[in-house]
Amino acid sequence: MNHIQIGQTHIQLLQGDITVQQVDAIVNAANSSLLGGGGVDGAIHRAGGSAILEECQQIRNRQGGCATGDAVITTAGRLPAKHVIHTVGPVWNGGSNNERQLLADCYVHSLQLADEHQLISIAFPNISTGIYDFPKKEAAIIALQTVKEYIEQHPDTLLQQIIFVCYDADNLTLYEQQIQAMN
Ligand code: AR6
Repeated sequence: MNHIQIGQTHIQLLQGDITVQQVDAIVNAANSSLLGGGGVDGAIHRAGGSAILEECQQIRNRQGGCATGDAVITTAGRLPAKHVIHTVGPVWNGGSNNERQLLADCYVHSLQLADEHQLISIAFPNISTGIYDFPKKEAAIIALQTVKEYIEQHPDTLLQQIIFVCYDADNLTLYEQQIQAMN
């Protein structure tokens, strides 16, 4: 199963590269510096070009980066998406450092920014499950549950399409299992 509908909002799973998604915003698993890095962050900056980094630098000058769990929005440069929402996931450090709540905050703050900008569609990567080492199964449960709760609590959201773009097959399977359990 790779789809669930809550109100007017479709939550969808797919496997692939988030940089090619034609949506209003793709979400970047960034770091607090907002200056780029490896993983999906590197792929987004490479494909989107220097306009994204320039706006990230302006945000740094204004507010000194982005705290873990927070999110900021920029242009998407050359990408097919219109915006990039940069959020900073927690580094997994055993689970007793508020990692779960901070991961949920990433999803909520990204959705809030999308709603503030009246976006219709958004694509998320599997935040924190790469270099930041968050256990994949728990991250999938938190991601889907948090997004579902947000939509239920915001019946006036304009978001019609929320895509989870899983890069690796492991994550896709975990998301499929979780979405099945939610139906
Ligand atoms: N499209 C979709 N998902 C991808 C792509 C892609 N092109 N490339 C990788 N992933 P990671 P994190 C998946 O490491 O764990 C950076 O250096 C990947 O398989 O990108 O939040 C930042 O600057 C994994 O499932 O992000 C930070 O310093 C998921 O994206 C740090 O890494 C997240 O993996 C953030 O670490």
